Amino acid sequence: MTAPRHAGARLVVVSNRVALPRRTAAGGLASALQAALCERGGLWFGWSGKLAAETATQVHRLHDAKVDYATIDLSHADHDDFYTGFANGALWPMLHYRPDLVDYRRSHLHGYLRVNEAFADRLQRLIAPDDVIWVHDYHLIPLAAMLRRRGVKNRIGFFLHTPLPAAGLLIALPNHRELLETLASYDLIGVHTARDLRALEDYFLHETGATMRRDGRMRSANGRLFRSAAFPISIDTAGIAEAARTAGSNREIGQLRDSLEGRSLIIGVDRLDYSKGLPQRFQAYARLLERAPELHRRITFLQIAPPSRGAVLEYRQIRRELERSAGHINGKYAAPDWAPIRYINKSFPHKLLTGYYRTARVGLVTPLRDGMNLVAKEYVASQDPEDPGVLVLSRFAGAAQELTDALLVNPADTEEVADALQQALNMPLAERRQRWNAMMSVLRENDITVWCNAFLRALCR
Ligand code: GDG
Repeated sequence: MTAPRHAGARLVVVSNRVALPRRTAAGGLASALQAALCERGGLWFGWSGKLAAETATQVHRLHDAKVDYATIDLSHADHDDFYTGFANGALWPMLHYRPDLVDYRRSHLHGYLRVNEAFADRLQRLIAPDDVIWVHDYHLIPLAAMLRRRGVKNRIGFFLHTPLPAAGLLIALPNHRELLETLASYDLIGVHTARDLRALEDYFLHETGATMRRDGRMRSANGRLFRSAAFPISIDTAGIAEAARTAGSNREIGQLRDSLEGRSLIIGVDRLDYSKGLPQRFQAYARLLERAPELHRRITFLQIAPPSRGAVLEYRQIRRELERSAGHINGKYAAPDWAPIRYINKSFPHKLLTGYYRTARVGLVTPLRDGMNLVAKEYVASQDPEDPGVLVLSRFAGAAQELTDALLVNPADTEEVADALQQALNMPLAERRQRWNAMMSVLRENDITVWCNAFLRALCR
């Protein structure tokens, strides 16, 4: 990473979960933040991942490779209200355009505010005057306002990893203004796409009485100046390409390849989440099998879906629904020596995933809504340049704004997704290469380092 202007300041990253060294199988974002912290020296603050009798009675400290880690435990009740209740039971569905799934309870909101206060309280004592603070995601929206009330004057930035729906939808969230207006306490609010940015500005201008200044900053109703901008998150493009290239020698990749017996592989990799459009995806695949009997025994669909947020009812329901759907598809179309769908509820080491992506002729990424979707980008970066696969991508993933050479689909349109699958499976090599080259140059230009530095540069401007 080349150090931008703010390189002198210590970086303090705050997120609900902290990727402790040698503990978590770090995803793309976690390793990027870790790299940014390692380069500058810094502090990562957040929840320890542990539950205790009481919230935040002590801060656990750890030091590794120029990075300090400071984490706090949460009580069962606080975790239930804050994480399961408000963050994932109300905010997540609302931010993913699903007001029908919002389970709003005032007690959950209070728990959410309580945990944010506990974060602010513990964090404030760890901050030095020149630190630059970067807060991540919807769990921690009011954190800056709480820090400001405690006298913290540092630069504080916020990045929202989810989409942001239009104001007309956001106002359906009870107490939306009390919560969302606190975003004005940040110096910079980052979102993934121009559409999210329009929604943010529109909300502030039309629902809170903020005004837009000529220099592009907004002035909140109570006079605070702040900026907002789009920073499309990305991946470690070169690192993933290299991992995928060398993954071929892994035993597991060889086993997958052998098991295909020459069939074309379609792959999906998603956290088991209703925003990812999995039931609709299964339906589109079933439609393809129904209308293209010539493809039977010539294709296999591998869906990897590690379970998440099992404490939330909708996540348990979707898991059951997908088990039924996968069983139904296999029951209807399988032959003694061929199963059209392989559906797996577990996670794999990331390097192995890159090898699976590279083995697949089609990457099927069809969320109903997604802030960005890193799987789409990882699929592209993992391909063999000589014989790349085709990405079928939802128009409603932030990634569709950049990866315009994917086959873009509406995930709710069963026929359109089935058409795209058929087109992808039949696409000539020259067209596959041309589309892949175009997408790959986007990913080379905007990788995770560029994203990280662009945000921090804007925050310190
Ligand atoms: C949120 C936003 C936004 C998946 N299965 C395994 C595994 N993964 C990794 C993928 C990828 C990451 O998890 C998933 O990232 P996505 O972006 O696809 O989706 P969310 O988890 O919903 O992420 C999203 C993102 O934040 C970043 O801002 O793009 O819109 O919803 O890196 O590879 N990793 C391993 N094993 C698995 O089985 N190791």
